[in-house]
Amino acid sequence: MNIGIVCYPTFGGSGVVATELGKALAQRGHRVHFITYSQPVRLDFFNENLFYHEVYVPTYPLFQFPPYESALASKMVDIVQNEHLDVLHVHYAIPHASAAFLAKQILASRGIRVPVVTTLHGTDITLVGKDASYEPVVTFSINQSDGVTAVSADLRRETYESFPVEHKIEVIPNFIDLSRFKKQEKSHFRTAIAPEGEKLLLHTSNFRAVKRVEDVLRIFCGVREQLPAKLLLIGDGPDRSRMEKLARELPCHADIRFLGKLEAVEEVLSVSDLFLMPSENESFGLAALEAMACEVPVVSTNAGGIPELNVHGVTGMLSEIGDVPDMVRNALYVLDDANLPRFKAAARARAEEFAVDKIVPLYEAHYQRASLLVNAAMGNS
Ligand code: GMT
Repeated sequence: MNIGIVCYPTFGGSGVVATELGKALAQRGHRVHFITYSQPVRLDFFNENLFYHEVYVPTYPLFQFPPYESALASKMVDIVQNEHLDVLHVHYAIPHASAAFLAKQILASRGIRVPVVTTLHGTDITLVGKDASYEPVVTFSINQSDGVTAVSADLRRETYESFPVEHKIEVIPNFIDLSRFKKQEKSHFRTAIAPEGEKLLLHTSNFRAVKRVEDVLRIFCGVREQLPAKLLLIGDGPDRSRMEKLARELPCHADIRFLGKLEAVEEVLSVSDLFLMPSENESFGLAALEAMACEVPVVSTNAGGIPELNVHGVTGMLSEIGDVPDMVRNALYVLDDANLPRFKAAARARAEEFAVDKIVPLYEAHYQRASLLVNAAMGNS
């Protein structure tokens, strides 16, 4: 198939999933066209089936807000028409699903039909999309899509609960490339970070309020009171400088290091003992899946779709949102040498259930169904 993928090209989970999906589809013989405002961060290699089309947004003194959605819809029209796309797959509803609807209408006026598949990723439903400023457009464009997927059953439930959506939504979870995300031999790195054999705790995120990074710091301090340990934080975002300031005020500050954005996160995961995800909400928790694939168990909240991934008492432990003392107890339990090996093995085994080869065919089948739907509608018109 000729597939168009529209996403945010940044480090965010939806962009990562979209890019990894495109790469996997290209390896399976499809021609994949990325349509974004800059090169997706994980699209860093050459493949004859992969193409990138930049959305250029011209500015003009009149525009306080340059009309990105119009530029995106115009680019979609151009690429669908000239690259003969069979399907347009948009990731994150705002503004991609509504831009796709507009593109579809323009293309239809030219006699071209293309199915639009929308994947809901999380905050497009649970946070931003609910805002009255966006809700009518989100609802409409989901209902106008030819196929809709959500990354967890919980996100699907929340979509039906929060929006008057009539569309059938298929759950297709996040997936993982197990050949990249696996435990690697990096003992020199571990020795450098934790020379006395300290336990290594890790958090990766985009440092937004929803990630509750303050809880990460407080959980770590609770653990550090009981055993020698180090905390590494990877990523960047709006809360980072406030968290660095807070960390300096905590008694465990000497054992905390902020590493910023890092491409090869799997190398740090390979030497870590425990991943902390105390999120307020998490539709799936891709970062936790990456950790588990590298044999790192997860202490997390039970928010959103996390329990569909992290199995309490098996691959890690779950707590209520904000219950830092419980997460400290859970972390100490998982890190106990009597428990850690079985948690590590179970984390990897669970991650294997989300292998790219198991999940990507679900998207291929979804595209086929959306195409049949559009072709049937054409036959009836
Ligand atoms: O985590 C973020 O805030 C980024 C966000 C995104 O859409 O870019 O991630 C969401 O999508 C990921 C991929 O489907 C999920 O694994 C994350 O759980 C989800 N984040 C939230 O729901 C907060």
